[in-house]
Amino acid sequence: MAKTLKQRLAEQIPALREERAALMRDHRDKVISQVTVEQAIGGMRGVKGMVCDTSVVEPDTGLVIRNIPIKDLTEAMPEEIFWLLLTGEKPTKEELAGFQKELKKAGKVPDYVWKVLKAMPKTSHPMVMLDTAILAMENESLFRKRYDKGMPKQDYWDPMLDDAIRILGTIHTIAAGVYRIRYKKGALIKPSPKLDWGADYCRMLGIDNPKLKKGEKFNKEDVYAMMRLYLVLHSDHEGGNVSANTCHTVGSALSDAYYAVSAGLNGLAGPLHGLANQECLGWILETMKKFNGAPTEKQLEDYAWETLKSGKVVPGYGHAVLRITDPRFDAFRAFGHKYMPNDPVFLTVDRVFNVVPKVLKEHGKAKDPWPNVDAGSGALLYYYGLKEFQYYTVLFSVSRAMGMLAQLVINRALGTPITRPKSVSTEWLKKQVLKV
Ligand code: CMX
Repeated sequence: MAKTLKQRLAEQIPALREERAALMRDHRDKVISQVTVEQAIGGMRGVKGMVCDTSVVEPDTGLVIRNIPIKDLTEAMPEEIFWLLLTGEKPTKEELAGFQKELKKAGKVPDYVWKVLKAMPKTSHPMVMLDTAILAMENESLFRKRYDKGMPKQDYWDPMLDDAIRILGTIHTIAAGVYRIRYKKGALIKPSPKLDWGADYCRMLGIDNPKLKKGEKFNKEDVYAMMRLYLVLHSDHEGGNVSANTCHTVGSALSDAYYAVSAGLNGLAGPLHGLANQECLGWILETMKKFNGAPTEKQLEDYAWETLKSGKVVPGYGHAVLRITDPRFDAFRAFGHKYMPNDPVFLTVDRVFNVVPKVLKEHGKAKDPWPNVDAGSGALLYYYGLKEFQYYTVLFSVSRAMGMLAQLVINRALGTPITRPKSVSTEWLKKQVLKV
């Protein structure tokens, strides 16, 4: 019989708790990682100091969600991915339909959120608007209401899941509203009772109904497919990246999901993290402007060197963990080759891929010279008429909310304690290295 997500999780949680309790009982003192001075100073790269079961990212494989490589999930619906992240299983057809209904039921955005958004400065960054809206919606938190009444610890995950579903049910509508308010696209478009999460997001953005020029063709299903792919590919990237780790830390203080997700998204808004997709398309368009159209590989090589010599990073390239071409970039590239092979922006992205890894290797600094997820996604959005690239990290956020929320629910189910690593002073470090 088809189960709800909450029923399925409720069945799984006792065994997960027992597994964690057994690890703590039988192996609590075993050493799993060491920390060097370089790691302590250098952003804790590679330090194994937290547990995350939703997905794993290894340098030579890239994102694997619950043992399934991301390349094998490119046809999945984003809603299926959330279920998979949480439970480790794909929902049945009936379960998926039931969950989609649940999301729709949770989909009313409170009027006060629209008022807040409309009152914000006309020049606000779309990420500031999204993060503010999520935080403003904290008033809806069932976790906080039940916590304030005195909820036992073993129940925390239950209203955390309700909050997660409420956030996922509304975030695409809010994000579409941010786009329409910020870029004066006209009246807000209400959610449809019929469309799935990704397709409805496109519709509410207003990008599934473009004004076509004579001779241009447009297929709604293609833009829906692009959006579903986008939402699947960005959904999670294990626990240590800035957004997931921030969300985890804030949630560990028992701040509810609205506080935690908004905080995580503030981290995603950094140019070294999710904002790289905005920067990346900006970089591509700069080259096209400079060279009057899709540049040659030689021109791109010169431009990449010019960027590096001016002390900037080439956005969309490099990664803190990966040491291969990001399989998420491969998936976007395959989509581009299928749907827009002759588009000049996509062609430039493709040419950059032929050139930049070689340049970065020669430059000799970046440990990973290969493209990450942000290198190609913008070209697809641009092609389908979403040209305001300051908005791109909002799309990343709608997707990444799934991973952050799944991690929050699991952590509350397992009673993960408040995060509190130990910092040391430079003085301590200097004394310590003399001893070793
Ligand atoms: N262009 C130029 N220099 C780069 C580079 C790039 N794309 N990637 C890394 N480097 C440089 C670093 O800035 C660093 O220089 P310094 O020693 O002067 O500080 C050096 O190479 C070593 O860095 P690293 O160990 O290879 O990379 P980090 O783990 O420190 O940083 C990342 C990873 C992603 C921040 C970095 O590769 C970068 O800035 N890339 C461009 C921005 C980007 O695409 N970010 C998106 C990542 C994916 C995401 O989170 O969405």
